[in-house]
Amino acid sequence: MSGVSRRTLITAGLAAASGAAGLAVAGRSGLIPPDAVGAFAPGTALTYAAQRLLTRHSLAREFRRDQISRPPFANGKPPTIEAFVKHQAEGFAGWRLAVDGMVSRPTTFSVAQLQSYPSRSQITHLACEEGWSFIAEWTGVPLSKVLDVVGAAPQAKYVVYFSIQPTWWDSVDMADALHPQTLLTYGMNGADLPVGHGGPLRVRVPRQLGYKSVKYITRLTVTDSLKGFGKGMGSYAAERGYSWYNGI
Ligand SMILES: Nc1nc2c(c(=O)[nH]1)N[C@H]1C(S)=C(S)[C@@H](COP(=O)(O)O)O[C@H]1N2
Ligand SMILES: [Mo]
Repeated sequence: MSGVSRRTLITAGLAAASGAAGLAVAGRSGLIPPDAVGAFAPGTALTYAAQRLLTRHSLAREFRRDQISRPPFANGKPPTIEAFVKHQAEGFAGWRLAVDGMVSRPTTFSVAQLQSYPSRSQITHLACEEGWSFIAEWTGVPLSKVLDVVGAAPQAKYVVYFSIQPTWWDSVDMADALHPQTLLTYGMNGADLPVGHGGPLRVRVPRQLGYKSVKYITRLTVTDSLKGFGKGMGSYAAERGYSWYNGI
């Protein structure tokens, strides 16, 4: 059991299982998700603690090329907001990703700059919380590479990401941010990422449900606390009752 003592595991397991008092213990171990408030807190904390202790390095399943869904289902229509329409008309040449927060070199990247780094492609499943799903090949730069380029501080605990759509922002802990399958994607099924699927730039977190894979990304912030973002629950989705952590 890499890096986790049996005692930590037992403590966190008991903590999560024993409800509110246990939450305080698990919190000191850094195993409380930011939306662990209210009646479901012990349950969501147990899921998160167990996943982080047991499976933080495990890989999401990757599929064969002949398993790619054709045609892929696209959940949303491209944004109609003026700023996006203008970028789209310009072929996204002016699209920028700002990376800031606890980094030694805050940087603004064009899509072309991100494409200049070594890419990773993987065929993974995107599952919506509403029940549908599809398999696609996603190509992009590992988020860990971008965090390395900007010099993310070792004390950082989360990466918060923002879409050009103001209500779509979310965050992951460093275990998911540094995970080799977490990508900033710009390609899908061998072509540019279609706008319906988040082009020109989308976070893919294949170890969590679809809504963590936010489309039309314009900014990443590295932080040690989620308190200053919205209501402090880690995402807009969490503020609307979806769980912040939804590992699959
Ligand atoms: N910016 C933005 N990101 C988003 C969404 C959205 O509406 N806007 N929908 C989310 C949800 S609920 C799901 S299930 C997936 C759907 O991915 P798809 O459009 O590639 O099918 O995108 C997620 N990311
Ligand atoms: Mo979804």
